[in-house]
Amino acid sequence: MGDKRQRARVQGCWAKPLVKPTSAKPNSIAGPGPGSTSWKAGPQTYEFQQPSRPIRDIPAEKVIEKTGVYDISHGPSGVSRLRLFTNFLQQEEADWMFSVLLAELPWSQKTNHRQGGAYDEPRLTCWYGELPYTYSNSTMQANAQWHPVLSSLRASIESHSGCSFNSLLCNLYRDCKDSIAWHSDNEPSLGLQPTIASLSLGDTRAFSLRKQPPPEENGDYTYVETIKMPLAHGSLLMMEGCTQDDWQHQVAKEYHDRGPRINLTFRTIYPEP
Ligand SMILES: O=C(O)CCC(=O)C(=O)O
Repeated sequence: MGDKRQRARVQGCWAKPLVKPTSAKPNSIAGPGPGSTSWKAGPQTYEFQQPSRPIRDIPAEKVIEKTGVYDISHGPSGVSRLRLFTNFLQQEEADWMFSVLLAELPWSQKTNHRQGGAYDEPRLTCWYGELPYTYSNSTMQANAQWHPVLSSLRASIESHSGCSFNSLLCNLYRDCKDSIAWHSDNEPSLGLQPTIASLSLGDTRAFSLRKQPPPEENGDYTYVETIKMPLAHGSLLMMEGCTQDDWQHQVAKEYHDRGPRINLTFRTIYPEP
């Protein structure tokens, strides 16, 4: 005890008796000397060897935030095209729509199934369309009772884009912890090369895309191209061509406070074979 009292208490631990530094440090690492490719670290000797595989750079993330048409890739399936309209809705119209839809849509939390287990989606959703919609092994029932605000929005997106849509998936991200994981909208019921119109209301969230890796990467996404799009209140994003074949997208959780965000994805659904 007497010995212990003589020791200082350092950051909650009893300090060890000081060891005087010696000139020979057994754990020190000496780098290779001039003209040498080996060096010693303690009892071991290390030898420098050229890497057997070429060093690869991770492509820099692209950011798309201005109104425009963007051909983001030309293969392997064909052209993948994004069309962004940052001010599709005027501020006042977007504010009004956001508060009506937040209060009046039948939001609920869907349970999906994967590998024999069930999990609740980290967001709320609702579905409009004459046909049911199945994804992640769980089905949203047909709901032909379109909210009038959604019907008029659909008509204005159709006349603006020249595309037609018969269905709508609505997502509500309540805060920064709500998200949607990497996926493509490629269910068979969406047909080939679907066009998807995605309208955002409320707080801005980062919408990210990543290219599908080529087969030789064996599902490794480390070196694929990535794109980030901050989707702001009142913006409209059209995903066209091969975007759902050659790219995935997500809205990741964030580590900053975020207010609620509604995302409306207009689609065309066909009867399942
Ligand atoms: O919230 C978004 O911007 C994306 C929604 C989405 O990826 C989807 O509904 O499939």
